[in-house]
Amino acid sequence: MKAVGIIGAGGHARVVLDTARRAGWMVFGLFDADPARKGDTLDGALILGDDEDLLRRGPGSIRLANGIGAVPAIGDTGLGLRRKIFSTFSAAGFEFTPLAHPRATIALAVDLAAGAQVMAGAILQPGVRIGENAIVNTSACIDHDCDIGEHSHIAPGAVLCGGVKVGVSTYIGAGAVIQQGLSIGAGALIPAGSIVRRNVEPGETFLPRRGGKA
Ligand code: JB2
Repeated sequence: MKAVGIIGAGGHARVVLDTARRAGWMVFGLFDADPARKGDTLDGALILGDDEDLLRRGPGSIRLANGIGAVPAIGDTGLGLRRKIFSTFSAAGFEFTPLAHPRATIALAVDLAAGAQVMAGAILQPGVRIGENAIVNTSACIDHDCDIGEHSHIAPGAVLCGGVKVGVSTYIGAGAVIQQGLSIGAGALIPAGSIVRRNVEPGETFLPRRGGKA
């Protein structure tokens, strides 16, 4: 049976844990920075230790899933820790598995890179690429030929119409709608509920212009 270890034991890790199990993985255990949680369980999976404990075990035959999500704030996508975890453990020789919930709808011509995560109810149409360590969260809709950059997070219920390019480490908030063919620059932050009708610059926090028009 395929075995996976999960980094983190918070909200995102809980979703990753369920997704991994439903996708047929045996969850070996979780690793969380909070020392008080060592020996606890999360939905029946044991918290085995912290990142140092995991690094000491070495990669062996275990794959990893990144259970760190993102808590964004104005001007900060909150994705830094998730990205750092991916880099640290990749450099130590660990492999992050792509994960997809069986109730996600994923077209045949879709490319999921290492550590890409697709949660329940998401829809990915043909020609989509999801970069390394990126999250397509619950019920997000990624239409044809979209490209999602490494380490980005597409939050629940966001809709990307066809041909949207999303740069690396970009946060698209819950329920946001991105019109077709647009580019969202690296490190940009699109707040929840935004309706985006223009390109967004790298590092920009998208705010609608006066009068409510994007
Ligand atoms: O360096 C670390 C580290 N830093 C914090 N290594 C490891 N292994 N664990 C770390 N943590 C742990 O991550 C904390 O001790 C805590 O248990 C967990 C973060 O949990 P939290 O629920 O605060 O955030 P999250 O990243 O799991 O979820 C966020 O992102 C999701 C996408 C939340 O915003 C969720 O609501 C959201 N759905």
